[in-house]
Amino acid sequence: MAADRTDALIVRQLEFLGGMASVDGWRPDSLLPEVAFAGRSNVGKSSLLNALLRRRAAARVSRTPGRTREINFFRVNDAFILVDLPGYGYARVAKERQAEWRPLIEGYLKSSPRLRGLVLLLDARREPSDDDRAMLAFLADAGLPVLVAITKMDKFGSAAGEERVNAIAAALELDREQVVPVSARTGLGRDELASALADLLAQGT
Ligand SMILES: Nc1nc2c(ncn2[C@@H]2O[C@H](COP(=O)(O)OP(=O)(O)OP(=O)(O)O)[C@@H](O)[C@H]2O)c(=O)[nH]1
Ligand SMILES: [Mg+2]
Repeated sequence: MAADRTDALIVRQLEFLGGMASVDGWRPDSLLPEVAFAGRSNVGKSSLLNALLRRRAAARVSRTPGRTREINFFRVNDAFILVDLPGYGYARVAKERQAEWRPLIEGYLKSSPRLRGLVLLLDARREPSDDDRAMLAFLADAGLPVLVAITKMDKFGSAAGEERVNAIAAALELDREQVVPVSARTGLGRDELASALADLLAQGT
């Protein structure tokens, strides 16, 4: 198929390496470059990972927000590692669990020399939260490249969707080019994100 020839991310081999549950806890002993997926709980991180990998359930998808509690590592083609971070800022989980994400995620971000960048996911239906802004500021501070994916675009028609994307980009003072509208449901943006990811992984090699 023609589409295959332009696919920047063809998964020939996929292995779930394990989960990191605490800053001092287990993490993969690997020299491969990593890209991590971050965003508030329920934004669609696990779903987007599955869409990228073209696997139905590589990363677990939750009906119950806040399901992904550990940092999950997936090795792809023995070439790089995709990292599914726990969601932050879900209001209905207990207060102490709400604050849990910060040390774990920040600890991971600070102690990952092979981390090439992040995909930050934002829900098309919501305004960016304080946590989203804090995450962007943290990444800018750390000098980590960030791709912003606007998720669940299937909830909008094309004109309304484009309006949402522009509004979110403006609210966060991002260039429109930094932002990729996606839908795990329809596959929108999958190939664009795959090739942006490939570019990110190719940097510094
Ligand atoms: N309509 C629509 N729903 C989506 C899309 N992506 C994810 N969802 C739904 O959103 C919910 C959360 O999806 P997940 O992929 O588990 O989100 P997550 O960010 O990994 O969630 P946590 O791991 O809990 O932080 C699920 O009910 C998904 O089916 C999408 O592109 N479109
Ligand atoms: Mg998840």
